[in-house]
Amino acid sequence: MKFIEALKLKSKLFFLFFLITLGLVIIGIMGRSYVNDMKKNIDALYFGSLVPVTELNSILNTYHGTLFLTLHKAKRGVISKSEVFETIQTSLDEINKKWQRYKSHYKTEEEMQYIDYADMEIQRTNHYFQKVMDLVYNGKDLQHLSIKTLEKTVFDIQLVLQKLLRYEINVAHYERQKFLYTYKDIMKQIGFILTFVIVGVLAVLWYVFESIQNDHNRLEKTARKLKIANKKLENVSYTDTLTNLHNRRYFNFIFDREVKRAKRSRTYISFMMVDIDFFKQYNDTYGHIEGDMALKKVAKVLRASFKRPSDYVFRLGGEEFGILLSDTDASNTARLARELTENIKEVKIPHENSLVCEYLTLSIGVVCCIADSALDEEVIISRADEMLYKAKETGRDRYVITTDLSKNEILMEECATQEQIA
Ligand code: GH3
Ligand code: MG
Ligand code: MG
Repeated sequence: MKFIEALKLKSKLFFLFFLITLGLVIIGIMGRSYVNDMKKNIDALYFGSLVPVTELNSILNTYHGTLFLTLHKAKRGVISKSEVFETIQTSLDEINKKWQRYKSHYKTEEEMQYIDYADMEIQRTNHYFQKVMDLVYNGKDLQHLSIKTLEKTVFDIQLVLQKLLRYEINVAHYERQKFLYTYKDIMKQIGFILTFVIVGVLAVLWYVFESIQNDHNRLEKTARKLKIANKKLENVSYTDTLTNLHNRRYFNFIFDREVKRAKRSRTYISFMMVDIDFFKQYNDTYGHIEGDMALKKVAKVLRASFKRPSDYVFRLGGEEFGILLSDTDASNTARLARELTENIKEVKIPHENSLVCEYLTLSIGVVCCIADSALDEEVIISRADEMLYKAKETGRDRYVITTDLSKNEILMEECATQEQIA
């Protein structure tokens, strides 16, 4: 059965189909052969025994009934000579016909010996009646017909035919017995073979079914694993390895999607471009490894500062981060930007060579607007970049926000000391 497991699903199904067809063909062939056997048996019983018995009975009745009574009546002069002639002729024709038919059935050699004897007796008896016919034909009176000779002739043939009849009845009994026995035997064999074929087919079916089921389970398991692996791969391809924040690739995908969504619902969309101040000096002062550690700490602060499910924090590259907010108006966006500049300083990452603070600080360029169909995604980014440049230019450690994408206007600039710059 190992070969079944090795088959492909299509081949397994074909094998299943082949097996069922084979089972049906075997049952069909067997059924046909058994029905033929039964037909032969019934034929043998009917034509070999029952029909001969009927024929012999009919001959016997013609001799004993019709001919015997007719001659009795003729002797008494009750019926006319022509009637007697006609009855004898018809009866003898009938007897001959039936006797020939009886002989034509299948007989054994042993039977044939007795039938030859019976044949002679019948010819002899018929000869007697033909003689009577001759008398009638020649106009002789039948009143002198010997009743004794008539009775003896009929009695003799009666004995011969009765013996034959008894024999045929015995054969019929025997044939019937044989038929019943064969019938029982055939039914037993059919039952046995059918059970064997059905059990065999079912066993293989079960095996094939199990094998298909196993294949299916394996396939499902593999599909599940593949799905998980794909998800992991997707996560990996969308995650920045150093900070575990979303990467630039994911930003491209999400930014486009969120802006489109905001355009459809005509709601606020806010974008912050965040850059670490004097990070080159940081690296120069503390080394690249410490620089990486600082990037991780900044990422942690960013994550903690934007917790809503609809807030997205990205590392866009180097020491630059992006923050995307939905449904947040300008005052709330400005508040969040200010809190971020404060949160980073609260972590107190020492930066002794910074020109603005003894700790690490951030500059943020912010854009907040209500999305409409005319909104150009690229403009949001370039305006945020401009605002970031403004924040750097005006002293760092601050955010600059605008709500106007076209007029190049700044809504407000705010430094870390909460001092608003006009
Ligand atoms: P500014 O205040 O104008 O932003 O000055 P800056 O020094 O921060 O900006 P600049 O663009 O001159 O330098 C950015 C530095 O960030 C340069 C590079 O060494 C550092 N940097 C970029 N990516 C990484 C990183 O993955 N790890 C580390 N440790 N440093 C990085
Ligand atoms: Mg930079
Ligand atoms: Mg920088």
